[in-house]
Amino acid sequence: MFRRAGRRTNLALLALLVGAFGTGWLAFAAGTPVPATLATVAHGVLGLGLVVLIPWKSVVVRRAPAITMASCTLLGLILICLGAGFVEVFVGYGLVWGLSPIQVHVGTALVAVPVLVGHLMRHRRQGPRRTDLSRRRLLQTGIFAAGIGVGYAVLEGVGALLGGAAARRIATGSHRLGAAEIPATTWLFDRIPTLDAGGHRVDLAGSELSAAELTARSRPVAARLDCTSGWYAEAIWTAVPLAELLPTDRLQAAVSIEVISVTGYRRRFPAAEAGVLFLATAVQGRSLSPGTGAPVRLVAPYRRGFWWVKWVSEVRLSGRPAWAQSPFPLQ
Ligand SMILES: Nc1nc2c(c(=O)[nH]1)N[C@H]1C(S)=C(S)[C@@H](COP(=O)(O)O)O[C@H]1N2
Ligand SMILES: [Mo]
Repeated sequence: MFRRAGRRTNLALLALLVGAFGTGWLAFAAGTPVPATLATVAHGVLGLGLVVLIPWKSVVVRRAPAITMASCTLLGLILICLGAGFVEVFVGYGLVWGLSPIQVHVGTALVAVPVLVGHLMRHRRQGPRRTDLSRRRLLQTGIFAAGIGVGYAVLEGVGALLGGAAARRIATGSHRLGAAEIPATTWLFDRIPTLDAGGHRVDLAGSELSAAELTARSRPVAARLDCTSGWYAEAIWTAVPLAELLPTDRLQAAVSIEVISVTGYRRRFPAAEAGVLFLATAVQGRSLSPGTGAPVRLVAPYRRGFWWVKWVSEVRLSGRPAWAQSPFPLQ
């Protein structure tokens, strides 16, 4: 069976890698159950497809006349990436040397991209052929895909039976942490600023409010903070909706709302969401800690953690569409 390994194995691996990369980003973007399930299941199936092709690829590798250092690096990165993905699902969230399984997973995937591009340049002659689209080949591909799908379902079943971390993860794949365990998390390079909570003011489309004034207008808001590094936490935030803080007429005329941190970190939201975006000053009845956004942070239920701008200094109304920004923060 493995003797047929060759160009088509490589093509299938490439298609799976590209698909897994794309669905990985979709899974990061999804915050609500349906899109999150579609993205994470597709991502899992594609990842499992890569694992299943390992025996075929081993034959291809064994037949190769020479193996470069770059190819070994690529292989190593992809194997670590896959391994970390399985650890994330079946072991759960945790830190080893300050890194969570997802961070290893995404980090190795990103580093692998340029290495893969180099690999493809060296093996250009392996491109697709017309016959790859013959009915027979498509049928074979379909059977392979269905087999992987069944394999995925079986793995999910095993996970559910074992009842461990895999069974308890939510649609986005995240694992539960208690409200008291919320770790201070940054997206990439942001630093916790030192702020004077008493003197801090938030500029709300031109008018300023102190944290104490915000607290006075707040109420308890239950929301789930779901970080893309593999954990989520349900908590009660002391928060006030942006719709009650921004001038109604100007809010109605605006297209988007930009929420800006003292650090420069920022996210843009559709103006129509002003009723479901909140400024919070406390969580579980206690003032925010410096690491988790004190004195004022955004609470954005149904959106992944990277939207929950911490250390908010300004909320700005804008005529630009909400999508006019990098899909993920760059800092
Ligand atoms: N200013 C700023 N806000 C930020 C971030 C950041 O890096 N800078 N990280 C975001 C990410 S990725 C998450 S998951 C949450 C984490 O909030 P926490 O520190 O309370 O866990 O904050 C978000 N808000
Ligand atoms: Mo995050």
